[in-house]
Amino acid sequence: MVTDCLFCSIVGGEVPADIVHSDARTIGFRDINPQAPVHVLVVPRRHIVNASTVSERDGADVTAMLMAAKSVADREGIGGEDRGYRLVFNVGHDAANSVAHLHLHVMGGRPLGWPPG
Ligand code: DGP
Repeated sequence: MVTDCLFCSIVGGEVPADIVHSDARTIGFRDINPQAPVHVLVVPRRHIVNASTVSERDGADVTAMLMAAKSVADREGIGGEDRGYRLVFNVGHDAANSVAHLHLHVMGGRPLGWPPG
């Protein structure tokens, strides 16, 4: 746990969040500023800064994040072949990455279009 990390504080239960998924390596909670009807952030319990700092030692956590995202999507009703969803890692300034704790955006529930705005 890293002091002054918002998502570490959510993992630790010090900051409240609408948690929709929890397992040994990850939690998933609803984004405070949703950009789609379903917008969940999946984060590793262990502090990792962002996708550009991921190394081989983080492999189990990253795999767990992808599995958690699928589980969230299925439970939220957007995982079927007739639906679909977007998974996003923002990295750095130009991507408006605002929280320095790795998080996977799981977004869906409406047609999202491509490219994103
Ligand atoms: P990013 O731009 O990829 O760093 O996304 C960070 C997201 O985190 C952004 O969509 C808003 C969300 N967020 C920021 N603060 C909070 C919070 O306190 N609670 C929750 N649930 N989400 C937050």
